[in-house]
Amino acid sequence: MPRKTSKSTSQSSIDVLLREERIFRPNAAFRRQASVKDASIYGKAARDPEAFWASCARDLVWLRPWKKVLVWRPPHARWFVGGKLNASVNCLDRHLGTAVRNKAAILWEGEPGEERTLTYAQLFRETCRFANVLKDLGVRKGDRVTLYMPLVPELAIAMLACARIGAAHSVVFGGFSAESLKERINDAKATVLVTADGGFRRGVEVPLKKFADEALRGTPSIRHVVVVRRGNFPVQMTEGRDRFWHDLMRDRSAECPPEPMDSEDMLYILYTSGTTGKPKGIVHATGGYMVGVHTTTRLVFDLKPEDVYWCTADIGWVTGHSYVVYGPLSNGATVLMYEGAPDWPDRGRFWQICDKYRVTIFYTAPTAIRSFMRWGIEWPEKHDLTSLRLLGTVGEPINPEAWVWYRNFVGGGRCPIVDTWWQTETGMIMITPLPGITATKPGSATHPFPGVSAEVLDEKGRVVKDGGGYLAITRPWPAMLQTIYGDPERYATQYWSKWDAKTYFPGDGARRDRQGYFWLLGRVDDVLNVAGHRIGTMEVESALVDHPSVAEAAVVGKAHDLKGQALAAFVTLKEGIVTNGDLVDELKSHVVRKIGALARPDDIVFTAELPKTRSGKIMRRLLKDIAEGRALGDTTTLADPAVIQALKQRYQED
Ligand code: 6R9
Repeated sequence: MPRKTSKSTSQSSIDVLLREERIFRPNAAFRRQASVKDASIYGKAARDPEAFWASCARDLVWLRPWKKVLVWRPPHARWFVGGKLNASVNCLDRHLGTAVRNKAAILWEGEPGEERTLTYAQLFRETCRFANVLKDLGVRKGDRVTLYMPLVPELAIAMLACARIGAAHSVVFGGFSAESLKERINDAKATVLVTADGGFRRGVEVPLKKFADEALRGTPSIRHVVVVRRGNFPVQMTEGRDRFWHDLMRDRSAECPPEPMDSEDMLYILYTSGTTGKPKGIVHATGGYMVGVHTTTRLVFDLKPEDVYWCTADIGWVTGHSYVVYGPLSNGATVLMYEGAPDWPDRGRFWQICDKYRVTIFYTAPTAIRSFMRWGIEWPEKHDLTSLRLLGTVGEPINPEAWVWYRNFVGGGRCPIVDTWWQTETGMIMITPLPGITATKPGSATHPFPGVSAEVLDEKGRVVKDGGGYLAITRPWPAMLQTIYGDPERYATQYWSKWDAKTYFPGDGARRDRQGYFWLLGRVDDVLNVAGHRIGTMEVESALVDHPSVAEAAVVGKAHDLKGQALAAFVTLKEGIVTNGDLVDELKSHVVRKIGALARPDDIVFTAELPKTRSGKIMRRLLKDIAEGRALGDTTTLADPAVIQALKQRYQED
């Protein structure tokens, strides 16, 4: 049961109001078959992290062994120094001499319902052919190739083809506008753009090539454009610049020797704007990144040869890079990819897919889970979900109620849940349960992965043993970002200057409880400050979502003469719930009951949708602009700009 706790010791840290005491242990059947059965892995890794990561690295194929596991000159780390490898060899060639050769690497389903299967041998051949295409287009080691595509197998093929010849890919999510695409192409100075005639979203065509054409008016570095035919959508091809994928692939050799990459050579750039500011080109190097994602995929998801693994993220996000492409393929997994929306043609689509392909591992975002909750249990109940054996979440703190709902109605009460905390910058999962051994608490990402060192620190860098503060990573880890593309200074100041140059600051608030569990509290830019108490948004939101009528909530602080800040809550109700004045009062009392009078929202506004980024994170910054009656800040990363305009009007009327 949640209960109030005393104010934390330091004014500059974050107060903790909500306590969640439920504990779920993995059941005996899961424990027995788990890859990690023994908690001694933590102690072993902590005693000698470099030896631990070296033993993980030996599970990959190296073209030349490394000389030194880690050279650490804060804030710059070099991993597996002197080693050479190729990421595509680790995802493809390594499986060709084994039984994995003819196993499905990718099971793909289009939104309209088409199916495609690519075995490892087929994926290898397609990758080599496209690598040869890129070479003929003049792409060389170190060049950048931008990929702006729907979720089709060609996207994974293009990534692996870049990796094969040593070019860095920069995937720009297909939901981004022409302007965002232009900005990202120019920052990377990419020479080739791979795109598609279009994609499908809720049955409607997304005209990617049209957006690309708009962007291409202002991208002097681009020499060639390759266009995948996805939907036979009409496109304008510019003579001398644009070619179709299928034309270029015709008669292309399926042999392409891999470029031996230095462990520290760039594998890719991925732009992240987070919820604020100019996008940063996060650079990931090859060796450490592959070691990190390979190991975490195997151990966090308890991956076995028979699994059908589905991570619902778009490949345009880091989750898709690490846990749709590089991690699962390097482990020889069967990866399911679904192109479209979860509610098309109806709200049971995800469950219908799980049933049809007998999915065993399912990894999705809290925002999706809250939508499922809102739509009601009749949708998962219509389908047979008994093939599922492990569930995961990533992207935001998950409210305990959503966690428990996920466990009961998707996982049938039998599947462990791995709540995985990490970032584009960390490249790999950092804080997570190990499903066969960790007793989980709903809403807690539990413990740092073996070999990862994390702490909760206060403003001055003192360790908080039991209470709230800032999350810090206190040792380098293999998949860490190498730099920000073209801006090494920003790399140092953004991530390595809050305390000292040896300590990484991810920008998240966190709490540790007495048993050493980590609870992520959201971005510190979003922290509320009420009458001298600093409160993470997550706690008040969780208290609201705990009410039976509420599906989702976002809470922001607005300036208040007496309290410093007062709270404004934006609330989405479950289907079929009617709003009235009583409900406002009831929700306010509910928050007071759960966490105390301090957290009583001044305003509660009901809304059908919350403003989210295209990866599903709530944009509290914009809600704050509304609550404080300001003009809206940068809205370019919003998934649906109409949502915020409607909300603004609504708030003023209320
Ligand atoms: C992988 C990804 C990173 C930010 C991160 C944090 C939030 C991600 C979370 C979580 C609580 C989790 N976040 N996973 N918060 N619990 N399990 O999402 O990368 O898009 O770069 O976002 O997402 O705030 O700092 P990215």
